Amino acid sequence: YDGRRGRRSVTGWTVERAAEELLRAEEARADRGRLTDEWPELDLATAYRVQDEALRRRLARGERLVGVKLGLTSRAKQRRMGIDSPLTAWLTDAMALPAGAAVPQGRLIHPRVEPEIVFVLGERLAGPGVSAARALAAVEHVCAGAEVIDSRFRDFSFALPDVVADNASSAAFVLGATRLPPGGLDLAAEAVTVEVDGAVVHTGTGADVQGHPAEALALAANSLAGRGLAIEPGQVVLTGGLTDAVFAPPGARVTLRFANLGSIELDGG
Ligand code: OOG
Ligand code: MG
Repeated sequence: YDGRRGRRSVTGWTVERAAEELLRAEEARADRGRLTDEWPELDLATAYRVQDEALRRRLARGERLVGVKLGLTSRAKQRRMGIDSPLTAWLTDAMALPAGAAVPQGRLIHPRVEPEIVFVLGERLAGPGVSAARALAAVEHVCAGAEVIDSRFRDFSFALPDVVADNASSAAFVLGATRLPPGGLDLAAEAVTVEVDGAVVHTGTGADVQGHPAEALALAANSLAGRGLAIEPGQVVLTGGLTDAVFAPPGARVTLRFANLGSIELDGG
């Protein structure tokens, strides 16, 4: 199957059609069944082409590429979603929320919030063969992040090619105000608690993502290299949820409290 040449699968699906349907589901806040139920031949390489086609359409409507997110880099996330393979996806400026913003319930289906360690790159990082040490050397600063995920699949039920095609359930993200150079920090030991209305529901540390967040960054660079892509200076990299995500219903308040990277508060809207 080659989506770029527009060849159709026996089921009539193409990369273009899948990207269009997923973006339409996002705009209409209408969740759907798994793509892989309707398009069983959808493999991982084709799913990444759907993701790239959706990015092309986002850019064509005026959005700007601002970075990369990793998904399913922690055991907590892998166990919850029933998928043990990390993935990458794209972040655009339309997904960035200002500090203090509430969860944008009005444009989302069933948002969940998860704590992440975020890198902002000072240098270009291109795989293959990138080590965690090399990855960390390309980082300008590290900060806390709150990612708001919102799958276009009903009940967050998906197989790996589905969630790759769906840009890893991307919806929105907020960055913490504390920005530190990575040098003086023990990021594997960096602890976080997730509170909903003041009650601690999850705890984690940086070691929960791939043993160290810099390993996740290296993984992003190396897997993008497989598609001839790199992470550019100034880009933001969300290294993946350190804990399982929490629902953020209207009226609730989610607080992510990091040991050294500060806190992020998100109102459910
Ligand atoms: C997939 C997105 C995963 C993460 O940080 O692991 C993700 C999902 O859980 O819907 O963003
Ligand atoms: Mg995430």
